[in-house]
Amino acid sequence: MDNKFYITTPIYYVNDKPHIGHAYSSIVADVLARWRFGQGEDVVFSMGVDENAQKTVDAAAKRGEEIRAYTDRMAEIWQSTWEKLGLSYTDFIRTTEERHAAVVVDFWRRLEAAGDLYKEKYEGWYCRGHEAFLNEDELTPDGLCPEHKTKPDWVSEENYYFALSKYQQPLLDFYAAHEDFVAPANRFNEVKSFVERGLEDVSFSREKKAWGIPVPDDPEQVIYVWADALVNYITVVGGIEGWEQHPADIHVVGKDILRFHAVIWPAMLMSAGLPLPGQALASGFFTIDGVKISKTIGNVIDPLDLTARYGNDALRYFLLREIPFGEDGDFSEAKMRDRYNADLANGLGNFAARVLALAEKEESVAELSDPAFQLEMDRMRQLAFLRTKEFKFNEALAAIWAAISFGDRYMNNEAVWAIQDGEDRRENLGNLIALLGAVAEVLLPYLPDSSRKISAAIRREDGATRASRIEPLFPRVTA
Ligand code: ME8
Repeated sequence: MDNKFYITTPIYYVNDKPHIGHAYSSIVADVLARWRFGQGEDVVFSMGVDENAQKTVDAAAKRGEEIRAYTDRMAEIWQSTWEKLGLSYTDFIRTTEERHAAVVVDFWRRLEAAGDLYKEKYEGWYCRGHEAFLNEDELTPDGLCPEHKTKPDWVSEENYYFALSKYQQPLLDFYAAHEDFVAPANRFNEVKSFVERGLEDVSFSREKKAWGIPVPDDPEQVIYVWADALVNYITVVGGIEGWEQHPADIHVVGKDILRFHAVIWPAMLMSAGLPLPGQALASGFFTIDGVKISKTIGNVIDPLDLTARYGNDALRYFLLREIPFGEDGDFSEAKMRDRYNADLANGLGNFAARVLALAEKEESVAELSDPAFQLEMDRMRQLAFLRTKEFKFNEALAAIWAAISFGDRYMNNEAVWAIQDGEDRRENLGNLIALLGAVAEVLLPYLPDSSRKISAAIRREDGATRASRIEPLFPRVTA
């Protein structure tokens, strides 16, 4: 085994700018990337944008912009949002890049060589919101897409088909042999029953479209956006050889696109004779104040508006602490503000400020000496590790916050600020500083900015531990 860890987020559509739902999946991937990096792994963390979609064409037209200029502008907005949120991605891919088109063509030829692509007349309802065909029985009684509330396009054309049905049994065998392939487990069960019900071949190209990657040797056809988008994961690692050496370990996705990642993508890889990814990790969906995130409703929240008020770490903390990973959840700024004030301003921020301010007054503090502290730190480290590994981010954070409460209680019980005896005070503060340092260390993947500030305030000098006070990490916020 090499020492590499390869994790991806979905590549998002550029028909609009990022909202908080996109930030959620991206932050989850970032926590895992930082966590594995902290274990000494060589991390590849890729993000990007999915540009070759019909909805890109529609969005540019609606705004009266030339399509390339539009996608350039949007790609920049997406990337700079991740930059401002401090995400530690190592590659940002745009599907309009030449490096990608070349890999998509290579990949297409492999499917062709396997005899898994054939041309046939197709008729069906294409939903531009889904960028997928919907079955008649999936539409509302008045013929609309139930999710996007729009009338799908009636498409009647010759398409290339991918022989997905051929992979029903190989997929089921693969699932049986890889019981962690989809997490959480309940989502895996949904995927398995979907495949058990039988698979239909999927249309893998569109006729006479001006936008997208042309089918090799058949310029009348453009490769279906999903058949192009999924291949981005191969492009990022330099093409087919790179993927063969180390396929993705984790694809972080939302539950809406799990089938593409857990059914179609593995089948495509099997057809191409390539190794399969380690895991598809599916997040739930969240609403805002109980309502689906939607531009029409006007409840779209820009993550940067929130971080301007609360900071990057606070957004990370809230999303990971509030919503058990995999479940659907609800976002509300009032809830975020409450948690911010309770757990961050009064919790971590206050604890760090008190301990560091008291310790600063000492020339140096003693070494960790209290076994109860040692036990608490061990418990916290172990639980944070296990829960992160299980993707139970809320429980990992709860375990860290239990250690903060332990420290707070100790301070209050011992009234550390009032201890007169110098040696006793140095000893108490030594235990508290050791605990705070350990909290900062396990928090690094979760709250990187705060973790670094705390760690930087605790120094080892001439064999002694010294501390200095810091600016408030989380100033209280009022409505
Ligand atoms: O599907 N709650 O892109 P997309 C939680 N281009 N997560 C949400 C969310 C919500 N309300 N809304 C969006 C695409 N997401 C394709 C992907 S990958 C090869 C191609 C997140 O812009 C979630 O991760 O529609 C979801 O899967 C993704 O955004 C969909 O982003």
